[in-house]
Amino acid sequence: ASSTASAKARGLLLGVTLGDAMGAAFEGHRHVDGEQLLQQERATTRLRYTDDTALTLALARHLAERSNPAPIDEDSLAVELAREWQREPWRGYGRGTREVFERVLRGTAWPEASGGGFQGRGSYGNGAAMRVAPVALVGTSPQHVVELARRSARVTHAHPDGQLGAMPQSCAVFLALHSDPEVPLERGRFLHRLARTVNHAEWRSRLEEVRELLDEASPASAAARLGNDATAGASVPLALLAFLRHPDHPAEAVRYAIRAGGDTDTTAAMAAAPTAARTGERGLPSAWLNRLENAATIGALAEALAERVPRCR
Ligand code: R7I
Ligand code: MG
Ligand code: MG
Ligand code: MG
Repeated sequence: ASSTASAKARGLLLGVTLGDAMGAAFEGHRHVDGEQLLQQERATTRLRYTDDTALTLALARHLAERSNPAPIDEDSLAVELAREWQREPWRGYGRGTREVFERVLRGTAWPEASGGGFQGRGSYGNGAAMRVAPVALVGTSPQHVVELARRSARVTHAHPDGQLGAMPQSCAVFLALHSDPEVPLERGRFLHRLARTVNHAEWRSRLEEVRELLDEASPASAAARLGNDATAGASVPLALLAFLRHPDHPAEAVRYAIRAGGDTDTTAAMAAAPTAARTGERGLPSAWLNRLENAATIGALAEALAERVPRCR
């Protein structure tokens, strides 16, 4: 892989992990003030990641073991994700997803297992969006990436809204990965390309709301407007905003997402993915990286996937 692809792939995967691990201490807090966050940043304790990262890495391994043009095999992916949960069930998994995994491990095929929860409509939680970032490394176009996102999502999230959330998230990571960090990001154009690729009325208006908040919204007012809970529709827009507020500064994007409260591990992980895919690993604070569990393994997995990134600038 080129050194750029390698640095960007490492940034992407380590960024997700750091966002998740930094945000985990605040998941479910209504408000997070700057002082609390500073304390967490100054601590020297090990940074532990949660289910967001565990499943992102499982998806990344799945992709690394398969080649284009069909890098996702849903039957295997469902079992691999479920086994990851079984291996470390204490990482903080959502209830709906745990139930899907129980059914998969009992031998139920994924379409039935993922469609079984929430009164038979399936989950619209953000669990598919939170883990989707690595598909951006193997995708060859925005269209290809959102198709991979949908396929990776549906093994646990049968509800269309659960799958849809993964699409703008994956597309944002792809566009950021292929952006030149030396050239200022054109945020309006970026949102326009997302809207065009996802091509869905509800998401068009969510992305329009993000655009309206680009210049001044505080984290708290952004959370009030866009939502900050564990559903896909009310967390991906906030994460996108955090990225677009600080497209060249992963730590600031993570801070913005965390300050907004709510599902902080997940929004911070989703905000860090495109930001650090753009800047590459050097955009990540070394003080955070030094505290991160399994950083070497995660870096190695990123290197393996970097080989697959189609020509990076
Ligand atoms: O999507 P999922 O894996 O959740 C991911 C979240 C992240 O915050 C992780 O950090 C972890 O903590 O969990 O798990 P689900 O349980 O499928 O969905 C998450 C939440 O979305 C659920 O607990 C519900 O609150 C909500 N939700 C729904 N609520 C009502 N009706 C998802 N689908 C529905 C629904 O159909
Ligand atoms: Mg989590
Ligand atoms: Mg959790
Ligand atoms: Mg969460």
